[in-house]
Amino acid sequence: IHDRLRSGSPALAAWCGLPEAAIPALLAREAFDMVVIDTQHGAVDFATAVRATALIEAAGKPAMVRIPVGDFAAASRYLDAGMSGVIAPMINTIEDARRFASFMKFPPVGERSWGPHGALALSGLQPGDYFQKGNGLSVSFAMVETREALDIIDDILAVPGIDGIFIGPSDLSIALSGGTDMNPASAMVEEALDHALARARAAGKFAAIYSATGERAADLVRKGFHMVSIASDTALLRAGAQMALKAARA
Ligand code: 3PY
Ligand code: MG
Repeated sequence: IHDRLRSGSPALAAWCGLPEAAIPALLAREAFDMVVIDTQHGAVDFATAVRATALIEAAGKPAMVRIPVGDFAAASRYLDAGMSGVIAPMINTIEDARRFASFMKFPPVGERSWGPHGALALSGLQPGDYFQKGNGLSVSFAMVETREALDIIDDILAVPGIDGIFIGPSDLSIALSGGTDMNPASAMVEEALDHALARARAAGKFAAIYSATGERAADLVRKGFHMVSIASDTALLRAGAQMALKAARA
């Protein structure tokens, strides 16, 4: 996944929150570069996410997960199951970033405990090899979506074991407007995300961002993000249904 993100060609991610492994499996067969399972706002439980992991990786795509706020132990469990990346929401202090990294990386970088049952099966690596290579086989994205995070973005990026930042433009818009607005494309958010992208690039780390539509994703790709998500399973399903109904009623 590190090589894919460094390839120079931006990665487009599917974003899944419906509690059914067949949905990410299906999207993994489309031309997405990776598939994210959202367990922060999505309705996906652990067993469903694990089933989805094998199906996504079987399509030759990296499986990624967004964990719930502060549930850093879940990051290790998803890596054990064979996920290739973890996105941690609301990383607002250096301590948050350090704790997240500690569950993502084996010593000496972090304190990830040994037990990669699914990762060994899916990678085909022997245990010793997986231990040696494991820290480089997965990416850790710290979400920047508050004023606090923006204020310490260089320090977050400098934490060993944090591979990049992932911007949450909706929460960022709520934070930057002082709780008065939810507009992920506001001028304030635009300025903040340009700044965050520049800081990540200066630190030699990855910059990723959530986007609600393909059109918005195209703008963000042009800006130089390494990875951009496009819509969500729910949004795609609804858009597809509306398109078909409109055509049928025309
Ligand atoms: C945000 O925009 O706040 C996100 O977390 C994206 O899902
Ligand atoms: Mg958010």
